[in-house]
Amino acid sequence: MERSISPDSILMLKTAQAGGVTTVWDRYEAQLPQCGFGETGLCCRHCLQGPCRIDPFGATGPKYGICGASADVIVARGLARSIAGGTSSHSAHAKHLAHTLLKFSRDEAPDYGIKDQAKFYAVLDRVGIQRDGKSDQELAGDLARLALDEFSEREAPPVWLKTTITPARMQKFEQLGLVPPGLDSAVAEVMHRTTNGVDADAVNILLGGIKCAVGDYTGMYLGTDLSDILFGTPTPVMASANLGTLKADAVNVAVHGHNPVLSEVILAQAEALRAEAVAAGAPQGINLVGICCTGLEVMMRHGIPSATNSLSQELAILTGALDAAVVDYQCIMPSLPTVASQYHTQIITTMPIAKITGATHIEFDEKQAGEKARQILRLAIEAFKKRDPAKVNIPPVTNPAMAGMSAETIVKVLALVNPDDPLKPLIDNMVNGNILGVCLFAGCNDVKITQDKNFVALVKALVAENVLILCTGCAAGSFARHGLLTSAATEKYAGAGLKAVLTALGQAAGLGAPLPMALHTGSCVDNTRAASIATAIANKLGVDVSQLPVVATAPEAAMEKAVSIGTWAVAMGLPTHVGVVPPVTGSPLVVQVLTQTAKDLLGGYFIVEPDSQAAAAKLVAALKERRAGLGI
Ligand code: BF8
Ligand code: SF4
Repeated sequence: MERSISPDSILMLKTAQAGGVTTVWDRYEAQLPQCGFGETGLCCRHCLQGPCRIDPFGATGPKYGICGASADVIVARGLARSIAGGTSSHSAHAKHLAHTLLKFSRDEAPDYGIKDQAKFYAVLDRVGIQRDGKSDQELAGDLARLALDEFSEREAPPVWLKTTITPARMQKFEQLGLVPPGLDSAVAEVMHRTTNGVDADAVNILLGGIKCAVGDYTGMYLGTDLSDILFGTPTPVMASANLGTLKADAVNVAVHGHNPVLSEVILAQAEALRAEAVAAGAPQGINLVGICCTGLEVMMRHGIPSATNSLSQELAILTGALDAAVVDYQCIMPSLPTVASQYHTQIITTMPIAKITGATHIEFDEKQAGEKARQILRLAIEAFKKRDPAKVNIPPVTNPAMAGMSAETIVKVLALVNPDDPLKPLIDNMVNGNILGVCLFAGCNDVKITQDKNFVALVKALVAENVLILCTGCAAGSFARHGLLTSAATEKYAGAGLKAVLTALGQAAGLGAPLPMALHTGSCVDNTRAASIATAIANKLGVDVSQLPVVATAPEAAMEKAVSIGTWAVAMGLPTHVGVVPPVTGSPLVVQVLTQTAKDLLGGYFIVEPDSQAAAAKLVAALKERRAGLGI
């Protein structure tokens, strides 16, 4: 199978092959054929009597696990646990930010502060914290405590849920018992009900999984709010992408993982240590680049280049020019130190819960953030001195990419067209058909799919049909790598109606060119930015999100986080496409609930379609169905 369509990845894969370096693609091939029980979700290891597996063909093999669990129960339990895994990841990220904010309020985090006071006040007002007579630092403490309270069991619904969705959606969640009592307790409840001998009704288990995913949405919304308050709400910024953003004459440091708490401080210190890097022989100083969502966080706030994303993270080391990769957590391959051992690259872990054997660990701590960042950067400078020029092989591939299209920015751009009623231009263009609908591209690259192939084919097919594209996480990374976050891409690929709208908005924004073909809305945790726009439109029209021509897709989904996001997208009422067949096919009942019954219950439902052209047709049909429902 072709491994990637990304030119820089293709070049580095040749380097890997020539040097005998094993990458994720080799390890995938070594796993083939993958286990059919696992692939269909029919394997259970939830107790020590297992593993149990069900005969997927229903022929002569077992139909039940040792405890009596059916195929439906085993598949539903596996899916619910994946959702809990994703939810715990996003929630932990959000909780980390809440702790940082709390430390700031207690004078224990000197490198942090309130970067965006307008957003801070807007969030305080939304969540119901009175501002009168209190300093920002005191208010930060109030907000952090309210945020931390969201994680435990409480009687009232989570504040970040009830204040950010439509009243109709909240009512539906209450009716269906889908309001999580707290974010951590949502995860704990899934772990409880999916252990041996608890929930043995597949549909009930799936509802439990959906409830947890609603908690995932809540934690993500909270995470984005706190990031914006601490580090600034993104505004449009021109950046660049691909492995060609590494520089031969600079100390190259990649920030990798998910949380901006560390990378923001590294960025602040990189300039301060420039002279040391120059003295070490790097005339361009320290060149900070991003990998995965930490990279996207600093890209959208500061224009830091996105070198690559999750699936191709090892390839950054193969350039021979990466001096250090500083990682926090999530989507970081345990293989990094192994690959780095053939180069001079320092892999630096920073979080107590995310160490990797073979990496250097420098434990991060907000109290001494600046000092820790300098320590990390000095390690990178030391590594640079050991760089082997003969091994430097940076692919000459870069693309410009516009980032920073937060919900606030999108509304501001629309306000340039209609200051009194910013959403009106968007709604009018949806009604008149210039915009058929909106599609949120999210999720990962998956080694089972030629890297970027689904992303690029699907987005081109949808923009040709005048679908407005928002993108996050590795979807945004993929589009950046292929030059699709640009005005030129709009000119080349967008249908006439969409092009006219993006051109008018680009002109109003003073770009002198259309807005990019896809709007980079942030990192993975920022998918709620797109949800907030959909909610604002729905509230303005007095309808629910489930009636709007809005869909979502994760054409190359890989991680549990993508599963939990996809599930809350369905819970919010969105037709949600997945381009990778998830491990649920062992239960026709589970498949039916996810792809059909969910539509009756929630309005949203999953569309599983590996073929991009067929997926585009199904998403366009879903948008047209929604339009017909609204009479437009
Ligand atoms: O959180 S899109 S591979 S990097 S899980 Fe990971 Fe998937 Fe990328 Fe960011 Ni999101
Ligand atoms: Fe087997 Fe049931 Fe134990 Fe799962 S919980 S491993 S199906 S006995």
